[in-house]
Amino acid sequence: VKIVALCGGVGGSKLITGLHLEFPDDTLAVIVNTADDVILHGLNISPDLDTVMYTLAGSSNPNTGWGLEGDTFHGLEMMRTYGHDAWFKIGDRDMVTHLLRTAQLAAGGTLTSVTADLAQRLGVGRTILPMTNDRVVTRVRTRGGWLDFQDYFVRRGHTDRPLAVEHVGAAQASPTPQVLDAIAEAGIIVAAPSNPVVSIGPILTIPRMLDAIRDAPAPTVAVSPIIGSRSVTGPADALMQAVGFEPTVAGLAEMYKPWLDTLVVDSRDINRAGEIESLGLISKATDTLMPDVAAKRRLARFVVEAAR
Ligand code: FO1
Repeated sequence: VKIVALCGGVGGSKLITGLHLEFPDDTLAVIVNTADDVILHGLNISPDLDTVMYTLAGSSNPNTGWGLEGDTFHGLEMMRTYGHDAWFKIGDRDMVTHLLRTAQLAAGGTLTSVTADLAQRLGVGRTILPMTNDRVVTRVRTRGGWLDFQDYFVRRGHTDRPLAVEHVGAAQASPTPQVLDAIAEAGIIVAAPSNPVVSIGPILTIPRMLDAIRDAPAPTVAVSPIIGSRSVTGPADALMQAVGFEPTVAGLAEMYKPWLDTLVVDSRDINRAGEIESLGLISKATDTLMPDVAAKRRLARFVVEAAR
């Protein structure tokens, strides 16, 4: 069966690993958020694309989930020597990914062609699909004004209370043909437990993406990144409130209702199944934390079985 996953960065990549290992003979395509992308030191950086690519290559830093395992940061030290504020920690090997992406984009490549080239050279057989080749950037409004996503998330450590979120450029963006083909041909569409607002959200905000998913024959399943009323990691709860949704599995069900069939929640939220089903969704509960590979594979199998 063709498994198509919607994914952002670190949290979602855990499930991608599970799907990759548990279903080696099925085709897996990962549609990845690009609204976290940032241009720093003149380099085109696509954090979510790189996190998924490095994760599927088995090379991602196990402690952070992003960047390359064993990478060094001499380049960053030199950046500081030149007096530049190196707040976004780019490793020396990671830097080459950004250099090559920047060069290939400047030479007329698309984010899709560049990603396919880099992933293939890293031996990543799975298909990593940027959601769009167009520029979409998430900004977060805080009391001090609008912040670019990485400023909000990394530079300021998502400590500012988010008041609003926008995905600049989304309305003018198009899903890539490869993305539309993957959705149309999917046997199952899985939304990984990524941030619903700034990782899954931008993907669905692109015109025609929602219709493509709704028109697709494949059943849709999502894993909640929220347990109780808190995000497992990161600011998903605060961001959901910023866009007017209760930071609970019921709020998530409300948010995903337009396109979702089945919501997989953590066992601790089993008592909210009724609310989710009253919204017209199927609710399934299991342990959704993924502390190790076995848990990632187990959840991946649970999700695919839930879709059947
Ligand atoms: N996240 C951080 O919290 N701090 C960093 O310094 C950082 C650097 C970084 C470099 C390359 C890359 O691909 C990702 C990086 N991330 C860093 C993660 C990234 O900001 C987030 O994972 C995503 O943007 C959120 O989905």
